[in-house]
Amino acid sequence: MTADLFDDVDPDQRSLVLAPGATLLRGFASDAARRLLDEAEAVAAVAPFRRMEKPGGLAMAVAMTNCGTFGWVSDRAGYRYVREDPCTGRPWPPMHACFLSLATAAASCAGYPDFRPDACLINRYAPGTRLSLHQDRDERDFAAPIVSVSLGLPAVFLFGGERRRDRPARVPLRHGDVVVWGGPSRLRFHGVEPVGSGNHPATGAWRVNLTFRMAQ
Ligand code: MD6
Ligand code: FE
Repeated sequence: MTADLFDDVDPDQRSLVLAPGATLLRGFASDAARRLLDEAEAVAAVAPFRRMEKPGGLAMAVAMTNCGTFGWVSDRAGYRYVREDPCTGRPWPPMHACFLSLATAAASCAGYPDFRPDACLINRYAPGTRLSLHQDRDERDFAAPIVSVSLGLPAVFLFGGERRRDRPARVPLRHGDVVVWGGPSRLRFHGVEPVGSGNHPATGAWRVNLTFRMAQ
């Protein structure tokens, strides 16, 4: 971790261990945020945001797209990673160097120096949108962590246990915060409370979340 990154923040607050293997890096992506959002927009120009169908048939509330070799998709057949965007039949846009370097630096800071993501899921939340409690278990190897970057409107991240019924902790996430999530925490249930309305200078009326994974 670079010493000057959090100079204007209480040093005790810059990195917070949420649970063994799970670390919140406050403001880690603040400097890169503008570039990340511009690049997310460029990705969405090729692979548009869409509300995917859940296996049960309902549309997810969160709009999603992907970049990288693999993209996460959901439809009636279930959840999986695929090389082509089902909307266009074309490969997902490549993962830009600014995405890759932010994700590998954050993972390294949190104790995962070998993280090399091959997938980035981009989530877009309108006010009122939530993500229900789930586990991330479609990746091949759970030894690799997930790196999650929050941009734009704030949200409350729900950080649960290994069983769905475990009562989750509520973790406020702001623009530029990064959560790295692996090891013994890798299969914890988690979700996002309904995003409050607001207007963020970087994103307007959206929350944007980038989650980087090693899918294969
Ligand atoms: C979100 N994030 O913050 C959704 N998954 O918009 C996730 O589902 C997530 O933040 C695994 C690890 C970290 C996450
Ligand atoms: Fe998740």
